[in-house]
Amino acid sequence: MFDNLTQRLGKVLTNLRGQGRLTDDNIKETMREVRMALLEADVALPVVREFIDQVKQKAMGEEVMKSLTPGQTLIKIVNDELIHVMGEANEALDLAAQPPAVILMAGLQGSGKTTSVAKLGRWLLQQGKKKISVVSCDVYRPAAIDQLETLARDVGLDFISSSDDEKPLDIAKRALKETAKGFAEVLIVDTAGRLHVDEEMMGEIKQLHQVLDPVETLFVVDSMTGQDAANTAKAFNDALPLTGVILTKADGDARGGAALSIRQITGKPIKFIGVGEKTDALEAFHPDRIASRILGMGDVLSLVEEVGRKVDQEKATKLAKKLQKGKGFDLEDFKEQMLQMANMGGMSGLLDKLPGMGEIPDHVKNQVNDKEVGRLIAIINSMTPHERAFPAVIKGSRKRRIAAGSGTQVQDVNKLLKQFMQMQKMMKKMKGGGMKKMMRGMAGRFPGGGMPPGGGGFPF
Ligand SMILES: Nc1nc2c(ncn2[C@@H]2O[C@H](COP(=O)(O)OP(=O)(O)OP(=O)(O)O)[C@@H](O)[C@H]2O)c(=O)[nH]1
Ligand SMILES: [Mg+2]
Repeated sequence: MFDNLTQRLGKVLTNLRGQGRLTDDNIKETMREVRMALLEADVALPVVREFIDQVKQKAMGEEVMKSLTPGQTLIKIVNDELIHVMGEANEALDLAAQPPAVILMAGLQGSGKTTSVAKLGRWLLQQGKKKISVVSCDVYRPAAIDQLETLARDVGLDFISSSDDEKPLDIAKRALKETAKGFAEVLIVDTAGRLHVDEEMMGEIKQLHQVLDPVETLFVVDSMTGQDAANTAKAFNDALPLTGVILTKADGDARGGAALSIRQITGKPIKFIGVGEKTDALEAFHPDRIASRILGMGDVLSLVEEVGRKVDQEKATKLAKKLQKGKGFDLEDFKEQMLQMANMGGMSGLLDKLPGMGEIPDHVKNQVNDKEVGRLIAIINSMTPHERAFPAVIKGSRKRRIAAGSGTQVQDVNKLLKQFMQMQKMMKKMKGGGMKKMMRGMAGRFPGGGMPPGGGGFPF
């Protein structure tokens, strides 16, 4: 989802991450590239302009300049602005009404209305609704009614039958009566696809709206149509008071222009996104989560929570103090870090949640597998305390003894010492030490550069 945009923004922002200082010039340059990335993603021009203006204003302000990590602060500003553009928070359906609460679907041909009726019905059942009815007012497209019937039966929704020789308005009136009698909590009404320039068809859906008096009128639109999605939504809204949007086929959309344009252009919230053909492929639209995906930050929030839960804070603080006092990072500390990592579900579990991991080839990931961690720990266990504290003494015959003792080869011992030395170097650079910083350092070394925003201000 939105992969191209993620890649483009990722490249631009990665350059910023390590920067100690931001200048007006490199903020301008960055914003120029962000602007290009948004335009390529087919975000509507007014939205791009406003976005860039806002970010620039905040970035040039004190916020970034006085920050200790200007690059990351700027990324946070971009992230916040993405969230803002998409509407801040999820807007839930408002089904508070005398039952049945009616949901009316509208949209262009093939946008995903009928599929979304079934998805939404299924979603509402999962939310605890008991009785949901659906009806099709699509008397134009052959087999449209059968399509809804099949989907409704699969999902366990009450299907109210209708036929091609009825008038849509009559179907709607009948459905209202039947659901009132049958005590349905929700009635979802599928309609035929139509163009906003088709006056007759727009007249029809206006009448349907009048008769049904829906609590939710949802515009269903294909994500892949980019900023056109926002424009058609606006045109529909001029004829019909929409309460929200379902953005379908986001799974196949590499650009994301629709998701970023709709709210600003129409003022209407995206309430759901469709992420696949199956009836379970519907997600509530959360601007913050989508922003995080767009910035390639993976499931960092869960990762941060996990680190907070599982890292032994006491030990981490002890190590930090030790390093601050100018004492070196030794093999005992190295082992401790390995153990903590194993504690967090092992390397593989950890890596999966790190952002940017998608771009890393498997053979690189496999180098840091859990077996390897176990072996490293075994090797360190075969050393004497003196050797752990002063790794420099580990030479030829000691290496052979350690290898034999841990059931490994001398080259494994060499490899460990090399990794240890790299880690030691990293620790020296960071001075303060600590798990979060270590992870940040590690992630920064991976190609693709994605890494969790780390350090003091987790998550930013
Ligand atoms: N990949 C993907 N496909 C979807 C999604 N939503 C719908 N589709 C597919 O899009 C096609 C059209 O979906 P429909 O639900 O029939 O669209 P419609 O708006 O009811 O179409 P008309 O009734 O002809 O106007 C179908 O092949 C669906 O499987 C989605 O979120 N992701
Ligand atoms: Mg349909």
